[in-house]
Amino acid sequence: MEIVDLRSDTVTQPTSNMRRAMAQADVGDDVYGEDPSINRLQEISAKMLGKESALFLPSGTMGNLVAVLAHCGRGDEVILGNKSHTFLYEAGGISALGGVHSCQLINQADGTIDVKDILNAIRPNDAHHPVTRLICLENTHNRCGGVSLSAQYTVEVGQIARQKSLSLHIDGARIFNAAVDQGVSAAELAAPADSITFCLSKGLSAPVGSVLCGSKDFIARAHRIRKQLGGGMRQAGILAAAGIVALETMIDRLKEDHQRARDLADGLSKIPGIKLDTYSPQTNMIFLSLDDGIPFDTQEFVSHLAERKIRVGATGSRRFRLVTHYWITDEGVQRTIEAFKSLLNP
Ligand code: TLP
Repeated sequence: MEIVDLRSDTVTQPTSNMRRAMAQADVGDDVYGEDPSINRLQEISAKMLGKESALFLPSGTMGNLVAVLAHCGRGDEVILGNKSHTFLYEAGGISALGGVHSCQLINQADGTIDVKDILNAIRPNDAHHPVTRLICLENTHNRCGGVSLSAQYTVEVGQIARQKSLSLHIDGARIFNAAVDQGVSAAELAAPADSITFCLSKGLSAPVGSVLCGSKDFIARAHRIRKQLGGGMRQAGILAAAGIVALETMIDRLKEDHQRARDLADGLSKIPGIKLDTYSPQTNMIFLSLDDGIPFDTQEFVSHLAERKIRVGATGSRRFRLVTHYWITDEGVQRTIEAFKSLLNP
């Protein structure tokens, strides 16, 4: 029996088309700017996100770090959500490596930060304060349940950034899930932002890599910072080739992942003892909790599911995340519902 791995869309394996493209990729030394596959991926990415230029990076974490360091100097402040990936799960890189101070504002359940909170958090020009330099949004918002932020909201935050001479960065690790969910282009969702990172290695199923997009000047600064961090790569066109296949063939099908997430949520919501989060699912993530009366603790429940060859992520006390992706089939969805049923209503 195959394992149904719902822990994350990062577990996706490269498709056979990707493996073929990787084997045949034209490559060169990217530190000399001579890798044709990376150059092509960067060109396609910039175009798709509506920006002048793009930079291939090994991970989304490095993409966000490079972006923050390219926007901010030491002691500057970035405004971000208290449930953002950059704040929660990037090992404090922006402060450890960049000396960038963070102002964490409450993420609403829909993944937004209240614009009034943003306005109130912008520092006055006073020597006591750090200088507010950057606002970061996340779309789709992972910890808020894979919810997608609308273009309209992003425009509103972009206007604040312009008025206050700040920059706006989007952690768009799953921006294509947001675009498919809303039936708009990723470029439209990215338009108000000065920079955006997106990931090839999540729902798009490429094995490695993220891309940071922005203006030519910004990407030139980001390029130097990537080098400082040791992220200058050589014949990484092998990876970029898979990324190109991801962008050309794996975006439209994300709607299938969203549909399977809805099917899964539908089945799970009928099982007594399970409570789905309010906005769950909007794209490819389901967040759910177990009622207090259920006699399993979090790890026990994960282990019982694992015995049935179902893997889910534990995200808190009696709280779980299930993520659909290319390798989750309708049969996997049904098996997961059955496994939850048999554990909770034996
Ligand atoms: N998210 C991972 C874990 O780190 C939690 C996951 O399984 O979802 N931004 C967002 C919104 C992300 O969800 C992630 C990865 C990243 C950035 C970082 O990407 P990588 O893993 O490539 O560094």
